Amino acid sequence: MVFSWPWALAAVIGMVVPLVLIKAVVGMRISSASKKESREYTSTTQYAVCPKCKRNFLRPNVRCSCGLNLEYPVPNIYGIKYHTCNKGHNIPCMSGKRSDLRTVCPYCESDIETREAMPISISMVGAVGSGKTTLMLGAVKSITQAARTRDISVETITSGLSKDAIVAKDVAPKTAPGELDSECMFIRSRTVRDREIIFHDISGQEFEPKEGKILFEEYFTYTDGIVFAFDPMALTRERKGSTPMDVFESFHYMFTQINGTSPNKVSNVPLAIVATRADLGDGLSDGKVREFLVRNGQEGFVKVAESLFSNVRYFSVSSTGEDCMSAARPIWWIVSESDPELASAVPIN
Ligand SMILES: Nc1nc2c(ncn2[C@@H]2O[C@H](COP(=O)(O)OP(=O)(O)OP(=O)(O)O)[C@@H](O)[C@H]2O)c(=O)[nH]1
Ligand SMILES: [Mg+2]
Ligand SMILES: [Zn+2]
Ligand SMILES: [Zn+2]
Repeated sequence: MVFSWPWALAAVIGMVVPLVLIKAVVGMRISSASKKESREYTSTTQYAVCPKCKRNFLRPNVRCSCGLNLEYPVPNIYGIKYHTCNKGHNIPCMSGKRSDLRTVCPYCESDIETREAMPISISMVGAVGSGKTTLMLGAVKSITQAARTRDISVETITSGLSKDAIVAKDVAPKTAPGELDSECMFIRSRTVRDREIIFHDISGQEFEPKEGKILFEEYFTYTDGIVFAFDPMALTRERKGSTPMDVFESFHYMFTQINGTSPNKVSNVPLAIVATRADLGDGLSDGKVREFLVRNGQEGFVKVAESLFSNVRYFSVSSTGEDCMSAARPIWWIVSESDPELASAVPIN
């Protein structure tokens, strides 16, 4: 039997048109799910950081339960709600459903935790023994206590912030020189957005002049704030060692080298200049720190720091002992500059 051409045409239209329509509808659904996911990811997470290699990236990779390393699952032609690995495991690809996925750094392939929480990255700078590590630990202890009073949970992830490390904060060991893993904790509650706070705490020896130092402080490119610690007692007694000016010069060289910026470029990264050991000696107040530095031969440092950083604040803290709430204040100031909502949700004062 021979079809006449109108019948053939009708048959073709009858078969092809629905297919084209289905494809168009599916395409539109994928495109709208992907746009929605992208909007949500930008507003809740934005990017992720690897505490091992310090690189930051839009999205980590994920490791399926079968061990397979896959790209971060987002709605696409492989699925809008789930992707399925070759072994048949379902991997959610919608915002909000992925926070329990095992994540992997796309650069160094280390297992890391990102939990779709937006990072706030804090860099510790200061001479050997200026009190960086103790300040970080005192701050974490105080933030955890204060958050608990508001039903906000703080979970520390890395060993440097473990319960044992916090308990032993007053006898914290000297930080070893060289590149170290950064320390992470997650803040979570029903009222505020999930956040990851990452501390980059390195040895003060890294801020001493050294020929051919290999720069590993990649985090200076995305840090949300700098805590510049100094020991006021070291300025008032006859002592060899780096002054705040020496440390600042060395730090600023590293900062501009890593950022690839000119040495005169003004940065708007918040800079907290922190006098430690307020519990000893005369005990400075916040309002007296700048004047103290000027009186003790550091006017040059104050002026240079204020000319190269547009957002500078001075603090005086005590990080040792049971009451170390003051140590949390410079950290929380930096947090407040990134996330005022979180900052006001936790009572630090
Ligand atoms: N009394 C008192 N002692 C402090 C305070 N902060 C730090 N210390 C002590 O100062 C010493 C050095 O503190 P660290 O926190 O290890 O100093 P750091 O800057 O991390 O030193 P490096 O890791 O070597 O660069 C330790 O013995 C601390 O206990 C403080 O606020 N009060
Ligand atoms: Mg240290
Ligand atoms: Zn990495
Ligand atoms: Zn799998």
